[in-house]
Amino acid sequence: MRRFSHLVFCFCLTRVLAQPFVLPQLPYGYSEYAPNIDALTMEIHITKHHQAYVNNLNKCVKGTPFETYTLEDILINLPPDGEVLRNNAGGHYNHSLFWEILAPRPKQGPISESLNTQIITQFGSMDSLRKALFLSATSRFGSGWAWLIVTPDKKLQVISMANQDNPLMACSSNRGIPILGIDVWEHAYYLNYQNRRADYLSAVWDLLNWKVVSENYAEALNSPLLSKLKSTNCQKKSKKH
Ligand code: MN3
Repeated sequence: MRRFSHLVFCFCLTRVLAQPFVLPQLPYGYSEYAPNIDALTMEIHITKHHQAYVNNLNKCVKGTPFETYTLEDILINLPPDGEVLRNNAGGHYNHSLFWEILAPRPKQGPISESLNTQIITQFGSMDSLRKALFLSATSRFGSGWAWLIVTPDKKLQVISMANQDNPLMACSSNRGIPILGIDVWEHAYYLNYQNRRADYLSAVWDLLNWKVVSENYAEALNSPLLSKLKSTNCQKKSKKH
């Protein structure tokens, strides 16, 4: 009996260490983001696109040392030839952040004083930050993301990256912890906005829950990940990218 208990204990411990990644729950109902984002787009985006990243990520890490890594540690330690892992770990991380920072207007919370002050100090105004993000998002050719990040020297920076890449990855020329990300893949807006990416961006801006972005900011400033991002990125190590 004791041996059996021990086996059960070991099994449970392994499961805890190697739990599969799971699709996060959307904070609100699909239709609550309308008219900014229609219900069908929300539903397809999370249950088809995001779910596929989660499924492929789980397949990719199964039986590898990455099985027990946190998502952030996978992104920071991607192997140079890990294209599938990069796309799917990035896809899961990026979308999880995206769902978290969006809220229907009546349910949004206010920006913190510290984030607001930092935005004014660095960008001049919220409107200038919006313009910088929109420029970054509209000038991203093809699919990708526009980011507001906290850099290792604890400054804010607006950048954009292709595909499902993000600034935690060593391939990024601007590394940092994302506190706000906007998905500019066509699957995020095509049903309702077709080719009108700028209209979609305005609609997403109005859905931003600054209370959550502020919490992400406070968390990023104190995150041990920041010191890990100080190391040389792969662009300086290799001419391949
Ligand atoms: Mn997407």
